[in-house]
Amino acid sequence: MGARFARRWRVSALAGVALLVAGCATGQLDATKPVGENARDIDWIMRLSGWMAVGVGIFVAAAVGAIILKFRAKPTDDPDDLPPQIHGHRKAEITWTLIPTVLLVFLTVITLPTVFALAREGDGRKIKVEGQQWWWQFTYDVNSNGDFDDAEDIVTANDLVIPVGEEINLELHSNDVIHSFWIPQLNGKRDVVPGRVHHWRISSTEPGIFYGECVEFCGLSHANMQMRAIVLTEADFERWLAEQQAGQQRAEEPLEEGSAEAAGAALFETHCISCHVVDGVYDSAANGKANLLAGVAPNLTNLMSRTAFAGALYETYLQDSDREYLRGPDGKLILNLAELREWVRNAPEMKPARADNQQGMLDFAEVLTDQDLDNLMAYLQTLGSEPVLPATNAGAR
Ligand code: HEC
Ligand SMILES: [Cu+2]
Repeated sequence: MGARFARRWRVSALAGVALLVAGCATGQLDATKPVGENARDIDWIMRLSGWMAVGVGIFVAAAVGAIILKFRAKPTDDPDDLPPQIHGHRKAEITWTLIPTVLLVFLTVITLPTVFALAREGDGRKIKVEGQQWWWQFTYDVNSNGDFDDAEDIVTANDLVIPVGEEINLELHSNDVIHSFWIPQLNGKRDVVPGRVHHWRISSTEPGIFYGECVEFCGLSHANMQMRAIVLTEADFERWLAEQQAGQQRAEEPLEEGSAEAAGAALFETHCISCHVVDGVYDSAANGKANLLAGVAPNLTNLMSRTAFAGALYETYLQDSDREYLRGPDGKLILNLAELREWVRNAPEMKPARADNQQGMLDFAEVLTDQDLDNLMAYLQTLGSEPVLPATNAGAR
């Protein structure tokens, strides 16, 4: 009985370990399949040092085995007779100091140039990245004049959309505490520190969606501070840029009077614009509708063009279990209306936050009626058009 129990316990422990390992392999973050130049540089060094460690491990295990065999007690030995006792052996000590020193110096010589090269500021396309509790904002310098404050500059969140094969220069800022930016398939980790600007280059050799997240503990919803790089072909990227600009213009067009969209816009104006910007409509300059807390909440101008919301914790559009997007009979992506609606109703329930401390969104459960929520959903759906998606979802493979 006892043996049977022990065996069963061992089997389930093994199964547990297997599950754990499988969990690592199927997770969204994958550091073992680099697709960008910088990520490959890191991967190469990681593999080299890994194999060196394997070599050292095998050598040490073999030496221990050989010594155990060679110097084991023999039946003819007198148990009271100790072998000669040695203290200090210059040759041996120099050898086992020298070998690790040579190995470590070798690794340093290989690694250091890469460490410096990775932190170098490039001269390609610039995107400003702002980390805050607990989501990422991305700003595109559309007219390439070096600042990110022009009306036409594109501000988005969660999805970092970039063209394939191009070196992208990220300017990393933090608006509150220390975060760390990591999209493992495109580059290593880079800390995001308040009061400082860190530069980080990413690139991808293939289109796809590559997942990332904050990797420096930054408070309550740190684990929910995710993001994704959407890597598009050059033509698709240009189309995305054009659609973002079209979205900015469309947001300014008047809504049909008496429609659900117009009713939603009125509610939005009452409850939402103290935090959320819609370019040209609800921003600090327009219509005297001042934004009390600009920058504390995602810019919603092109909300519908993002694949995810709330720090990429929720999908904007429905997918099947292989992460393939579902499409309706009209060929369009199907909005994840249930979760978006629930988010607007009671966001803190869907993502731990401290709205009282300007971290996250308010709870509107007691404020908005079902009808209000429906109208708000109608209005939100006017903000931007479908995301431009890569033909293959390479990152999710
Ligand atoms: C107190 C400020 C505040 C108010 C008021 C507010 N929000 Fe938010 N909202 C936020 C913050 C902060 C986030 C990001 C939360 C996160 O990802 O952790 C957010 C996220 C969102 C998102 C997801 C956007 C994205 O890209 O991730 C939507 C949609 C949204 N809010 C809609 C609304 C609507 C509709 C209202 C009005 C009924 C509203 N919000 C009122 C602060 C606010
Ligand atoms: Cu963080």
